[in-house]
Amino acid sequence: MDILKQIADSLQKGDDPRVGALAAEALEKGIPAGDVLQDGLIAGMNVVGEQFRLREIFLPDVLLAARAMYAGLEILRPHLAKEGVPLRGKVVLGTIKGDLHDIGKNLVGIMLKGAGFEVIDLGHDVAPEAFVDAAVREEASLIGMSALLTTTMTRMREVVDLVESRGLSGQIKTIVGGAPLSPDFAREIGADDYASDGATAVERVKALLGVT
Ligand code: B1M
Repeated sequence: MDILKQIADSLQKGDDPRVGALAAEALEKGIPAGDVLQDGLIAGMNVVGEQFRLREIFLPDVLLAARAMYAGLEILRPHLAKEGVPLRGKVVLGTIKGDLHDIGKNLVGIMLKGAGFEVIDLGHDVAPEAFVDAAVREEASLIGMSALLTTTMTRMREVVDLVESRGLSGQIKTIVGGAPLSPDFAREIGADDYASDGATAVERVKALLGVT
């Protein structure tokens, strides 16, 4: 079986040691880290998400899959984030209040770091005020927010409103992302931009901060 398919299958089984070992083997074979991520780890996680939605599997299975995803990401991390790139700006990143999903947010963080941005990762379940307080304290020029739940994505508007009410619009830009979001939603809440994945997030953040 194709090694990327084996990674996807092992992730679905929650076999974290095997996912880590296979990810390392794939890199040794010269498969680009981006392909291992997209066609191995994310492909496997997409199946897990669909099975969870159809109630074919349950929360503990998803947790095991998430652990396996992290085992793979740990191997890919140094390859995704190219070292030695000069810093291009400071970004505050987090998953919005009420939301514990952090795999996608972490991936976006890895990609941004790899592109030379300094990332202040606030983790998950981050209160709107905490995003803005951190951006001011750290003198960051951008706040990146992630949400995976339709029930939590609405709270992103509070961050955008806080940036505006504190007179920080223009000085601190906002970008949002996460599976249930869309460019229309980003516009609706007044965010400066939206990105569908880590690579696009890098492109959009560069454009927002005016760096090449
Ligand atoms: Co949850 N979960 N989950 N879950 N979970 C979803 C999101 C769900 C769609 C599953 C389903 O029903 N099919 C569903 C949400 C439904 C909805 O809102 N309409 C769901 C649910 C319901 C829940 C619970 C409520 C379940 C329960 O308790 N009954 C619960 C909520 C807990 C909470 O947050 N308060 C819950 C819990 C969990 C786990 C803890 C078990 C685990 C998370 C572990 C972790 O993150 N540490 C989990 C997982 C793993 C998932 C699925 C299966 C996978 C998410 C993931 O990591 N994908 C997910 C189904 C799915 O999405 N297929 C699901 C891989 C990741 C690389 O992709 O996160 O989309 P993603 O990130 C992408 C892009 O979205 C984008 O770039 C990333 C890289 O390409 N992106 C950004 C993300 N953030 C960005 C920010 C940006 C730019 C781009 O700019 C700043």
